Amino acid sequence: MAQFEEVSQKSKLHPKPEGLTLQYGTAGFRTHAKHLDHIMFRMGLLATLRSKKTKSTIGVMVTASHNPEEDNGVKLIDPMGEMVTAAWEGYATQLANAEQDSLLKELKDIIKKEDIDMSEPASVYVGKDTRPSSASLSQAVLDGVSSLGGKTHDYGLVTTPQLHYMVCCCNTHGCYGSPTVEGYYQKLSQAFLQLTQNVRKRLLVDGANGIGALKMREMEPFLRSELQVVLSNDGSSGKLNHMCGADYVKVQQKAPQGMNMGVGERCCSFDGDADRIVYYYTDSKGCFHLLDGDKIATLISTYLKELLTQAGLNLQIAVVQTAYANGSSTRYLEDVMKVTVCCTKTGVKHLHHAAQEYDIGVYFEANGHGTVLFSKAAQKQIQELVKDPNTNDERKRAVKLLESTINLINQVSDRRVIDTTDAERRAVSPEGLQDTIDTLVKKYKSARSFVRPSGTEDVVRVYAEADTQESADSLAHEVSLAVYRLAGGIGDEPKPLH
Ligand code: 16G
Ligand code: MG
Repeated sequence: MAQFEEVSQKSKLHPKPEGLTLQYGTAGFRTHAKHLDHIMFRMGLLATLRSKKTKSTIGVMVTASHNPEEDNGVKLIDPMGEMVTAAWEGYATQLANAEQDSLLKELKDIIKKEDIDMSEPASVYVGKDTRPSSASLSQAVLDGVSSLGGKTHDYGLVTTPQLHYMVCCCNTHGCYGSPTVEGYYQKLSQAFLQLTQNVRKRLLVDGANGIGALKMREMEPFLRSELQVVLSNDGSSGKLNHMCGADYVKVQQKAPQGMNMGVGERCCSFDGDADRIVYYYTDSKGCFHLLDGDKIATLISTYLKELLTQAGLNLQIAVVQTAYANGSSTRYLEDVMKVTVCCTKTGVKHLHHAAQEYDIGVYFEANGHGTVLFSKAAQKQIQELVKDPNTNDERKRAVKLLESTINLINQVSDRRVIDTTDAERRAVSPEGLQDTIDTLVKKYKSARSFVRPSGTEDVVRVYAEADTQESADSLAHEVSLAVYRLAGGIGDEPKPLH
């Protein structure tokens, strides 16, 4: 068939290094950019098949998020702007690892399994971050799509949330908004201006030397000076994610380089593809305070709960967290706020899925990924109440704020020896590891600890919390030693943190 003939020819221009295997991880493929050309071409092919299968536009984002500048990666976006469904992650891995001469066989295998009608048209939206490697890698995606006869729209430099938004706008025929960057800025800025009327604000923004900086600049005029943005790490000199960005601030618990924070000033940091945000400030004693995903979720759910009460709406609100959520944030939400809290595995797709179960699902990872989902029914109730002539002024004010909140929030989302259970909070293998962790945790006050294999790097992550910094550090060290010994650690033994 001519269709496959072109794939066969073009794939030779994007050859797979023999023997190289990669997995579709927590959020797509991610590794050193030099290993990714064939992956990109093949993800172009897969996105085309997914588009034919779903009869919708599919998104492909080229980015490695908070990873170093030398890395790159790719993630697929499903029709409503959500992460690609789990079964297709498996196909992604299958296609990525096929040796050159069996690529067509694997492709046809997926077509057969999914019963794909190849005569359907296909449409794929492509976006990329600012990494030097992103230009040629996104070209490889475009080549993959066109070699299977799919149509492409190359959005060029966009943030991950922007591409999710475009895909959702396209497949809802404009109901979600207009599928352009201007449409995105207009929708978000209007809602923001509504919500924060007559309050002049100033915000220090760390752009992580990446796409977030660029897009913040573009958005500024839409905010009509209501928000004064002071941008640092705007990419004009520094390196992407180096000594800056959400991950740096969260891990180091300090301000990024290049930001001059005055006492009490509001500051925030994006990550490399601007789908993460953390806020922070310093108090008059010079003490640094981080408002991470746990705090953001608590603030948002408190705010929404107040509005629901004022609006007299009986909607169920829940917060979705991961094992990384600090124990005291969970206790506060459950005991003081009386909000339902549930825990899922790490990765936006897991949290997103769980949040869809509620009228209003607030989900945040401690690292700053997250959003709020309003069910269709909840949105309808809110919109009806805004229009209802019998709604009194106080209620109307609250429902209007809820309506603007919906518009402000971009609802689309957007290692293996250790096996875990209970939303990754307990290790089931290797044997003895969980018992050892349990024993270590008992030595400290208000302590929790767990380990899980990373889905984005070749490492095991160790989490520890306790009543003091010293205890948390010491517990983390003890647990990492246990992992090293019981899970076949390589290199030197883990050293104490201080
Ligand atoms: C990815 C995930 C993020 C998760 C992180 C964990 C998305 C969009 N991103 O960046 O949610 O927190 O992986 O990384 O889902 P790890 O598996 O290396 O700990
Ligand atoms: Mg990211």
